[in-house]
Amino acid sequence: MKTFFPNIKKIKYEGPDTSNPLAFKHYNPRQKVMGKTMAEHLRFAVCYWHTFKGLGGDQFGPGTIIRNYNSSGEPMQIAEDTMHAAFEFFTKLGVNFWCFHDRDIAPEADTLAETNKRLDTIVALAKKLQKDTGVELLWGTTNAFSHRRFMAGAGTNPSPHVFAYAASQIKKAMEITKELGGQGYVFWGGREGYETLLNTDMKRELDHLAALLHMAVDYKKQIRFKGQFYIEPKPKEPTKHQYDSDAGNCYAFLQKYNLLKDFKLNIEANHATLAGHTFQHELQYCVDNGILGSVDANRGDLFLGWDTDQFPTDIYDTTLAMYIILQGGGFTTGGLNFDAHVRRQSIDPEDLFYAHIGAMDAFARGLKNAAKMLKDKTFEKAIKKRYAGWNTPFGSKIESGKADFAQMEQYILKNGEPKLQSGRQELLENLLNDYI
Ligand code: XUL
Ligand code: CO
Repeated sequence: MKTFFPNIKKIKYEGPDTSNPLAFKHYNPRQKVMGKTMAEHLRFAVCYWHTFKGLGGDQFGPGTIIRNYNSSGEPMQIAEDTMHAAFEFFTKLGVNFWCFHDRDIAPEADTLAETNKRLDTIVALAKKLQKDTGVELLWGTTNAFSHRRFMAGAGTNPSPHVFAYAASQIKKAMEITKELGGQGYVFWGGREGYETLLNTDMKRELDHLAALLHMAVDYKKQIRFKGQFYIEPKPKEPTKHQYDSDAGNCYAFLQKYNLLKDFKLNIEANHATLAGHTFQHELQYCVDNGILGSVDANRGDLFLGWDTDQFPTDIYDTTLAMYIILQGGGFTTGGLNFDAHVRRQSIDPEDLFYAHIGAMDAFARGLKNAAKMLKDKTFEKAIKKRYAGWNTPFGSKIESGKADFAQMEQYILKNGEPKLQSGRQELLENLLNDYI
């Protein structure tokens, strides 16, 4: 069989002392941490769009990266070769999951019917390759943001004709996700947002977005698709104001439109930072509200204000993320999808491997660190101590909603000034360093 990464052998765990850059130093899939293997905890997925379709293009120039599966000329041949290359990559890297948009795997044709036929051909191939390799689909999604018909949005488009196009596309993407046994389905807003309120009826657009999602919920029941639905928040890019801007905003939207029971969130690190939050903040918000579903693992750049989608390498970030994910009970249907791309100058196929190996090692270290933090309860104890006042009869009375203003006043008149306590931030930061 034709191979697309002939110079790469299966990536193995060789331990921290290896000098082989094509080996894992920390990710040992079968190693147990807190009763589960690393592979079971981390549920790594490779994304199709950046890894196989991203060629390093930016606003200033077209792609720089030439791939051997991208060169045969005929679009469906390229699609087939790319699918073969993708499964070779997943298998050599040793990830158990992948993720895709409909338009990543098969190019759009002139009509919806023709496009859907192309999808069926490619999905049949993907299904066979999944069976041959054991690699599973973490989630599928729709690209309803690249084509010019979606320039003013998909579900939030001012035209019902465009809305119907988006809905038809989602219908098909859900069908193929089900066909491939997908464990989830993502709705990322794409161009669901606006540039100026001078031409936008925001209320109406959000009502329409909710109508679209309700249709998806109904169709999910109809076709008996068991995967989990996720919304992926992002505050800006491509539109000036994206509707699903952060976890809190999504939560309010889902509550208002009675969609909370059908959706969880897919939190992306770089989207969190664009929203002015840390990755950990967004994860914690989801855990606290029972809506953490899956993660798009990447990182931004401190000095750039856009979605750079770099591979995660910061051990503080991966440690704190895993600390929160483990506290939330770990992944069920979700996982860590590397929604990240190699830089424009990283033009060799090996670079794709280095990028993923580094990211997987970074999360393996994060997992091990987080497990130690949980075992020692260092931070849990500090937080418990800080809030101890709420466990007294007085604190409990307030928490149970049985207290009133008069009682508060009485308490202060009797007890006077509160005794203040240190927040101990520097000490806790030092203690965190002991785990890194
Ligand atoms: C865009 C983004 C998407 C979604 C899927 O910033 O993250 O790739 O993850 O549509
Ligand atoms: Co993403």
